Amino acid sequence: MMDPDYLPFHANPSKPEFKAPAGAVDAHCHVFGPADQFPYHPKRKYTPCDASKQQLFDLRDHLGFSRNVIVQASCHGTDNAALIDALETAGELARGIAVVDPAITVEELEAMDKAGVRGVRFNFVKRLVDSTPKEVFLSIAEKIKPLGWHIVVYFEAPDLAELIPFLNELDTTIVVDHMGRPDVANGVDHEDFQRFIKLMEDNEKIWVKTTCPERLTLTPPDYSDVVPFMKTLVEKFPDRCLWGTDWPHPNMKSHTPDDGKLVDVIPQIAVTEELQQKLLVDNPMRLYWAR
Ligand code: 0GY
Repeated sequence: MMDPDYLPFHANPSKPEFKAPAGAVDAHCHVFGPADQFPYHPKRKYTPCDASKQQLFDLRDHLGFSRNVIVQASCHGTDNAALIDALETAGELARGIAVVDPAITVEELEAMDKAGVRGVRFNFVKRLVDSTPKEVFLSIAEKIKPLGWHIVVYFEAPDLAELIPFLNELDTTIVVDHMGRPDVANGVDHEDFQRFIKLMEDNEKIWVKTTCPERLTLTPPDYSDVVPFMKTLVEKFPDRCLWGTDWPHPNMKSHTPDDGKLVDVIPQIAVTEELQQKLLVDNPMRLYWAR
């Protein structure tokens, strides 16, 4: 049963005014259940509304996108069955990011690779997961290296300073979810966001998802306070940014985002066709579809 305070995704998102370039990738989204087929994990911190692969693919088409990168969310723990099922249905139109246990075998990883998985996610957000020792993450990083996978990390801005040595120890590409979750009340010049920018300047292996204005805004459903953060990253690091809807928007409390309106933020953060092409097509294709 869905949590009583859980907000289901928008039933009827608008058609965006922005027309995405041909081949655009939604590089951060999830599938949830359906629970009768793919049960949620017993240790999950929330129980969402089911959000099926077909609903995701319908949204992709409605928004004028071509492909998805589906990210394993914490409510499914390390059971990637719903993700793999969605990837197998989508074929070349989707890639995946899994969450794995350190005991996973090479054979299991290779099977995931065949299904379209191209990386693992390390989640440091305390409300979502129990903490995992760094050595465990490092052993997973070693295991995935031969496959050429990358690592997606999810943390909040106050935790970055402590994480930097760990991130610099990883020798694969690293993708940071949701811009490292800055507190937008602080503004772009605050030391927390500047610390993140400096990390990207210092470490060229780090990429970023310019995502989640709906989570970060203080003025929902107006996302203009988040635009300067997204635009700064797109302009400073045009070849290392990704964009995604974050559908079906787990754990939203303030409002139910309209996915069409989220797409309409894109031309405000990537203000030229060249930047839009990199953000939506060239960068995700290079990272997820290059082989
Ligand atoms: C997101 C954001 C959230 C949830 C998860 O793994 C998850 O459950 O990432 C969140 O609650 O901020 O990327 O979907």
